[in-house]
Amino acid sequence: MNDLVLYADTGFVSPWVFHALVALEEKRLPYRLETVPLPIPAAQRAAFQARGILGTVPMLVHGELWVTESLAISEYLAERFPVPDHPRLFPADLGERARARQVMSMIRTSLFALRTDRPTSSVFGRPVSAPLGAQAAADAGELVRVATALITPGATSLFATWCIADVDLGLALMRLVANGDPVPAHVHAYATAQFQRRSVRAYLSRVPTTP
Ligand SMILES: N[C@@H](CCC(=O)N[C@@H](CS)C(=O)NCC(=O)O)C(=O)O
Repeated sequence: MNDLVLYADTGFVSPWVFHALVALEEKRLPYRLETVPLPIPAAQRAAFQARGILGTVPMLVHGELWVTESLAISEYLAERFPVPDHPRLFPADLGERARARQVMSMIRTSLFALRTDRPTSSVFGRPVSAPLGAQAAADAGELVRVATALITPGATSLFATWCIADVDLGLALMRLVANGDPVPAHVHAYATAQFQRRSVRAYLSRVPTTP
């Protein structure tokens, strides 16, 4: 009854599904994965809305709770399955936690042109060859500025201990790295380190191969 179910997109291109699946994997929680195509068919969307209010993925089901929004999902998992019995997702230090939330919020509310020109399909699948458009290049500049301000050279996490914001920032940076767009060496190393994590590899193993 209390089993965890994660609804994901069949193509595994949603960065928000990525976040939720990685959170479950980092917590080392058993879960069942269900997939729906994008756009979500009307009947499935209505079923989601009836139980989870919003008709989007990721959707986490835990007992009677159906909840969408990637950040709501990872915060729920952090609080429902807390340390020390379960691995940590968010920094213990309140200042670091605020900074982590700042980064995750920024990634969800900006960089729209970069997301268009460097979609996650170009990270998880085939890279694109077209150069960045002017607005996407500006987004890339801002992303690299933020990352450079936050990442200490040689570090593979924002803070002393890894947190869930690291994979969001890592995926945002991989939009550039995977497509050969210029990124400072230590930022490049930080991003690729995220993709070496067991949790991220678990996600990547689900991505359908492109013919
Ligand atoms: N802010 C949401 C975004 C969720 C979202 O936009 N999901 C998209 C897939 S990336 C979706 O379910 N779209 C429904 C559709 O295209 O029919 C989150 O963080 O989870």
